[in-house]
Amino acid sequence: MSKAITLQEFIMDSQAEFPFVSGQLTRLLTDIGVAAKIVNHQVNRAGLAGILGQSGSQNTHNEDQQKLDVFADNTFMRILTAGKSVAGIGSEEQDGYILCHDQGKQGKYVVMIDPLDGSSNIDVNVSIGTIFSIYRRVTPLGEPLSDQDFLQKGTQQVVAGYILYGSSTMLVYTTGSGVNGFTMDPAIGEFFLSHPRMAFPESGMIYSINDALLDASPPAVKIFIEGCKETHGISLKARYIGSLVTDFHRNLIKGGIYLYPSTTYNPQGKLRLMYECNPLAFIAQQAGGHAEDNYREILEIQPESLHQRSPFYVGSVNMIQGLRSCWMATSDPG
Ligand code: P6P
Repeated sequence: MSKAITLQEFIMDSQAEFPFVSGQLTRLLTDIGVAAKIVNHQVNRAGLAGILGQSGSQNTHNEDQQKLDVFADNTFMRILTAGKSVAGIGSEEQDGYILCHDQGKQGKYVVMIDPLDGSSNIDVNVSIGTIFSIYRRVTPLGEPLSDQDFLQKGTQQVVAGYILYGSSTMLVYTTGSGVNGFTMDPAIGEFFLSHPRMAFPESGMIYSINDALLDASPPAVKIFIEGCKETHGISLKARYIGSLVTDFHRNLIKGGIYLYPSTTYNPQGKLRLMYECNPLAFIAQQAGGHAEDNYREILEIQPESLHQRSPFYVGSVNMIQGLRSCWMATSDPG
């Protein structure tokens, strides 16, 4: 019987594939695993530890910060800045960039993170997640970081991943050589490789959208969803949890499409490009899926600001192509 591979062993083995790396990425991935364990422990005891509910503060988007949001942000900030790999961090919970190692002059990487996505589900015990993205810095070591270090296209990502705090806790990530999933054994607090080489099933059978948005969505999205509904649940099923990581993870395993469209009142949609759309788009690409906005690949978008939003359609290629044909039919440039 083969030995179960731990996350740490997998990370170390993966480094062996890149003999010239300095080990900073290995250390960074290890730090993310440690922070995930700390946040997971707190998420699992939130109801008992009296840290459910709102912290009384708001984040940069004037959204009420749940206590666990703040805890997760503080934890990832503390762990990542303690390492020597990270020069700066962009977080959903922080107005601006956080400069790390030597005011950002040291450290090869910058990290984008949504510390706890779907946090409005915390009080009702629905799965939530952390989403992260890692880029190499653009400015030379020794120089201060600049916007160009943070506002890189999704195609420049070195690593993308998420942690799903659900019925079991999983860490799923890619370094550009496929997608691998690790499940935590709570008895020993260790992640073990449980889902090697994850890939979207050829044909998706699930569509995930907040139906209340449809009337305000582009015609192409309305036509696509109406088409899905016409199968009357026989071939296609509607599943929407309202927690992006959870909806994405289910669709990755079972096959499907997640849609958060532009609307007449939110022309850029709701989701953030840098720490929600880009990381999941990279994972989707590596898992044989696809991710677009109203008219281009998510990974090709040139970011202009840290917290910019984007319409987001991600999942199985056959369903993305179905949506694409609806854009073409409505000659709606999006
Ligand atoms: P709505 C959570 O706030 C989130 O950012 C995603 O996790 C989720 O998919 C989406 O928003 C839900 O938004 O408008 O359907 O409640």
